[in-house]
Amino acid sequence: MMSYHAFTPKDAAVFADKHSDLFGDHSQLSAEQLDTTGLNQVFRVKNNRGTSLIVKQALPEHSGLTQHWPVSLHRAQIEADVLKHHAKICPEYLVEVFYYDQELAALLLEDLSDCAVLRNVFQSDQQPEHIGLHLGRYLAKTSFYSSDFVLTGPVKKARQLQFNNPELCLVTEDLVFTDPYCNHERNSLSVAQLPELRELWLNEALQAEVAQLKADYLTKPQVLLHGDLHCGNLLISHEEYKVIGAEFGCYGPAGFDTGTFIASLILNFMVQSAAKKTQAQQYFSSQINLFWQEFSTVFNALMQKETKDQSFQNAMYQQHFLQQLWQDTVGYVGCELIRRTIGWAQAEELKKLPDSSFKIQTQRQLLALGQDFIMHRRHMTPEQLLAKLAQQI
Ligand code: SR1
Repeated sequence: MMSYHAFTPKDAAVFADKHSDLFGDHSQLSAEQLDTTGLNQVFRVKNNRGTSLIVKQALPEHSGLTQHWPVSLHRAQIEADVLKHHAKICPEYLVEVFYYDQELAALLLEDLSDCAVLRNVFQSDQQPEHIGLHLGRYLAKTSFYSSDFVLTGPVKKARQLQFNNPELCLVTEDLVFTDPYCNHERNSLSVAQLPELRELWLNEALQAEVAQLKADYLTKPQVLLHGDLHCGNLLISHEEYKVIGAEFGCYGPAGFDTGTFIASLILNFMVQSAAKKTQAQQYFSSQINLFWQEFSTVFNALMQKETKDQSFQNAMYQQHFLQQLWQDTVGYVGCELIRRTIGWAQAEELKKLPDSSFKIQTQRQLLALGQDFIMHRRHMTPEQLLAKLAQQI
């Protein structure tokens, strides 16, 4: 067994060659390092016949993240396991993991070079038609088949242990639920830049609701979450919709992933210029609508037909579960909008906007929308959520 060392491109090529027979014998391999966030390094390894694979390796240090949180290489194991686990349920939506090496914290992955990152697709003004439908299907299936509806008590508890991810969950707990609601030095905006923050930090009623959503994230292990389902972790082409980047995976409330995904669509809508807003609102609203319709339809059908646990076959319980899931979704949409506006990990979509009155106005709107969703989640229907978006034009 080889001990951990950060790969050079040559190491990545050797690793890929050793653990895949895709390249065949006598291949001349080359490796290039792709853009890196600094938390991981990613290489594309190719042979001279056009076959390529991706090597992703977790790095021990990250200039920002590891200064604040102790994050071990175990996250690579979580990522490999979540991707493989979700792929057992719906392989069509997951990047394929060919091999995982625990010692080297390295994954050998399918190369999706025909696909583009969804966030970049939106930024180049393309509007893929079926994104809501496919993500709704992906989350409905992975949520249902990792839940108590189908797993026996002992199997579910074993899965919870397998996906115990305390280090990266702490990052989420701090960044999503704690920092944005106080004058934390990690936040990316200050009162001087956005005076509304003072009200947010003094709003006890709002903070009580956020505390409830945080408590649910900590204590409601309903389903195996992806844990970070924003448009930067989705790759798409004309035919494919692929989920990547699952190191924040854990057991948690099903509404966390659905909420994170809807929030990411809303952020991509909100950064559209005034000239494009009306058309963008129609597009993003229809995708959010499609997403929730598909999610709830598929999840409902699975609850009715595939539930193994006798207690959970009760139709009234199932309807209550789905209603609660929607309310949680709206709450997590609100938390994600707020933290991606003012928190440490500000949305890439916002970072790209030049400093201007439009940017400030967008940040204000996102902050207000986020609070509205958190406070009114118990009574907000999908139609009302979409009506709030129409009011942002
Ligand atoms: C690098 S960790 C900071 C944030 O980015 C990821 O997308 C996660 O959401 C995390 O909160």
